[in-house]
Amino acid sequence: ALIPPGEVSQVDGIVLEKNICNSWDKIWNFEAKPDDLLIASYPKAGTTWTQEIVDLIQNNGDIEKSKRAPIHLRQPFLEWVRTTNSGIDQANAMPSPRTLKTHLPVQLLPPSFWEKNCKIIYVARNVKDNMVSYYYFQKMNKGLPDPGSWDEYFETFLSGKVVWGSWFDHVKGWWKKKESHPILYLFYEEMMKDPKREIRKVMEFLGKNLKEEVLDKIVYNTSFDVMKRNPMTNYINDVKMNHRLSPFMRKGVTGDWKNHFTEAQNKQLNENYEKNMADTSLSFCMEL
Ligand code: PPS
Repeated sequence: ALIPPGEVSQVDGIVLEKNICNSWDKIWNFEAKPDDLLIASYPKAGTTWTQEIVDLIQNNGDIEKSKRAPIHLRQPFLEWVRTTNSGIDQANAMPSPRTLKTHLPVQLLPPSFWEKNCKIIYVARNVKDNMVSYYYFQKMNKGLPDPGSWDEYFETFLSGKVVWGSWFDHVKGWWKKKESHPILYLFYEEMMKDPKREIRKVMEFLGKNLKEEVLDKIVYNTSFDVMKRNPMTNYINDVKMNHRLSPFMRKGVTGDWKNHFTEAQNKQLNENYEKNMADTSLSFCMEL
């Protein structure tokens, strides 16, 4: 039976929605195929943006084709568990080549993705903006635990006891995996700075060759303002989400953390960042 969304449990120390934990065997044993493409991210890092870019590249920039269905039906969310149409069921029913989405930390990814050597695109976002975006998402999405006040959430987020686990472990874990597996690692901030350059990287990674004008069209159609108005990318019909509390397409900027962090929180976060990132070559620009 399905547990009311919002309740959580753990898999190997990672907090996840209870329904995901209860279906864990099915998720872990998912059979990836060699031509699957996986889009992985920590929640609120720019997943939907990357998904739409990928779909448009696959469809040679044809916006009508990319409007064939809402994004979560075009690219099943692997660990999405519902009574009907769970992510795994959607993926199993889908013709190849498939593109799938996950927020799982690297150690919880079903092993078949590694065995089949699937291509993976990971997108990461600086911890401060990622935290702010996640806070609003937990407020508006009734499928996730209530975040409490901003001050409470700040502590929960830093403790790593948020759904899908610690931001630090997530971004570092996937970064490390890049050494041994075909992973294109993208950054939200770089996509903001030069979308065309980053879209070209994705195109090359997918082995496609599109004309400049097609790339320009993809840049336009994946801009924040256009995606915010696109019902196939803005989750407007998701009944769990209360877009009046906070829209899914909220601000789409870098540096919004400055409107939320106190000076003390910023100091605490910077210290935390230094400590947690000491053992990785991965780094983020913290002055946005
Ligand atoms: S989810 O629920 O994990 O799939 O969310 P995700 O898509 O990863 O992240 C949502 C945030 O990404 C912003 N967004 C964009 N920013 C810039 N350009 C485009 N095209 C775009 N599309 C989505 C979205 O607004 C969320 O960030 P915030 O900071 O909350 O606005």
